[in-house]
Amino acid sequence: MRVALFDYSLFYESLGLANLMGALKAKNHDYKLFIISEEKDIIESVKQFNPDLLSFSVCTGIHHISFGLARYLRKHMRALTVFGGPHVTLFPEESIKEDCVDIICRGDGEEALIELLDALKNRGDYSQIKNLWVKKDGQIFRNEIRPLIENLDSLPLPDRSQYLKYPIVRDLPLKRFITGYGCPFQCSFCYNAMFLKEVYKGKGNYLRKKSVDRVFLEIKEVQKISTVKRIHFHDDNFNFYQEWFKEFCERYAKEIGLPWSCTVRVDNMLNEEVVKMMHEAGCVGVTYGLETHNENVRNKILNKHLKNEDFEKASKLFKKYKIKHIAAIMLNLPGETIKDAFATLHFARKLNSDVVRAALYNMAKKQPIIDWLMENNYIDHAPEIDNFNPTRLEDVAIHSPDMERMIRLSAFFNIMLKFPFLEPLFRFLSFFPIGRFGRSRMYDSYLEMRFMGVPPLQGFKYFLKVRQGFKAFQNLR
Ligand code: B12
Ligand code: SF4
Repeated sequence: MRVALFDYSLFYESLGLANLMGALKAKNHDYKLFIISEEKDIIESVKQFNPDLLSFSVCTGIHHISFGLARYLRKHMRALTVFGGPHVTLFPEESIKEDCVDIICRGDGEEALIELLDALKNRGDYSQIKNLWVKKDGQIFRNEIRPLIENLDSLPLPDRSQYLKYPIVRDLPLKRFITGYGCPFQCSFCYNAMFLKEVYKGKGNYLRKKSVDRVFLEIKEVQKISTVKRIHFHDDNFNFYQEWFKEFCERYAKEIGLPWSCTVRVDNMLNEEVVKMMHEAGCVGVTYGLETHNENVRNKILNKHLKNEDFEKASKLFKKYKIKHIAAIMLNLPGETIKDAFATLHFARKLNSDVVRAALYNMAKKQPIIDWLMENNYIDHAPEIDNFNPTRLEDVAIHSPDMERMIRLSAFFNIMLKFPFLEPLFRFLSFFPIGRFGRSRMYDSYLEMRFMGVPPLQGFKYFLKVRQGFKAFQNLR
């Protein structure tokens, strides 16, 4: 069978699609990845490939772009469409009702996709495959989710070659990997709480980890076909499994030996022994969710269970062991004002954060916090998912007197972090509408690229590519 897969730009390879391509390769299916921003005439290219299946990976926030793309393609060809990824997993009813959607896949896609292709190849019935919801003959078949794939090592190796054939990705020193899924915490704004609470209930262990051997094998496979000088691990909570983490650190320097970074929760890290071990293994950076300076909001409303003291202790250790750190923060949280935005900035500065990722909190349906927001009269309903678009903050942010100023300030958080003397200027400017410059976040991208070990010129070229990708998105709408 011939499967077309779609991504929008070369900004980050989709590891989900790479996993699926690995599964397709293992079963000798013919597949091709189309990157919209790189195609001169997408319709012509896809027509030439003549696929049986058009496949899309969807996150909430870009779902309308994916559906728009599918609709556009379907005007010119007749092939079944299948959508997977977190958005359709969380919002199956909203997704299946879209006219351009024939099938959705909830949860792990590797086995379900292969079963679907087998059924299509044998002209069999594909309406009963677990994980799939199928729209067929005027009916919707809502199949249950199968038990989660427990042994991640049993999956075929991801195939990233169709991304890595592009020089801009192949030669980028940074490559990203994921060593496991899930997080046991229940922060009230996070998708983990939603997955844990309802979607995967009774389906096995949501927290899954590849073996260290498998992780190293994946890295070595990518090294064979591309430049790898720096690694970032995308796991939500990289250091959660202490035993695994210890084995990883002990072996990494010897077997891989490249600088790396990851995402952590600072409470697992308080121990000096652990941070020292990370340093000795080559860790040069971590990212973590600080969210806000306000402990009450962070712990009582966001359910994060981290004290300011935890961040202070961890940041001292990061400094001692020369590990750079990025603090992710949310502005305009319930009850917060511009004063809190500045207090969070000052706290990040006190922590010696190298970069901050500042964004306004986005409400989305099914976040556990939504009930609290309604009970406490912050909102009377969550934004409808069909129209949910994180770029339209007036729809997805909590309306507050300081919201507009916080939107403007968020674009300048890193500049204020690095150059405190400019703070009064931006405080003043935040009263006035800012134009394109404020939104481009060029300085933020520069800092992130430096953090990830990408040289400035290469980073700039990559930045331009990403922008080109975003433009390609917009043209599809
Ligand atoms: C790396 C990453 C990114 C990267 C790469 C994006 C990508 N598509 O991989 C970047 C920085 C670009 C990114 C951007 C965004 N991201 Co992001 N990202 C992640 C992160 C950290 C890891 C994703 C990953 O690699 N997972 C591993 C792979 C193997 O799993 P998977 O993608 O879920 O794929 C499996 C299944 O879902 C399924 N599947 C997936 N696609 C398909 C398609 C088909 C046809 C089938 C059959 C099955 C299938 O099979 C796969 C294999 O089992 C996750 C958090 C996390 N730890 O998961 C957030 C996450 C996926 N991102 C999220 C969001 C919201 C976004 C943005 C919309 C943010 C924004 N406002 O711009 C954008 C969307 C951009 C895009 N093109 O998709 C949310 C999604 C939540 C949701 N409700 O959809 C997550 C879960 C984080 C969060 N905090 O909530 N992201
Ligand atoms: S610790 Fe991070 S990944 Fe885990 S539930 Fe909280 S926000 Fe989500």
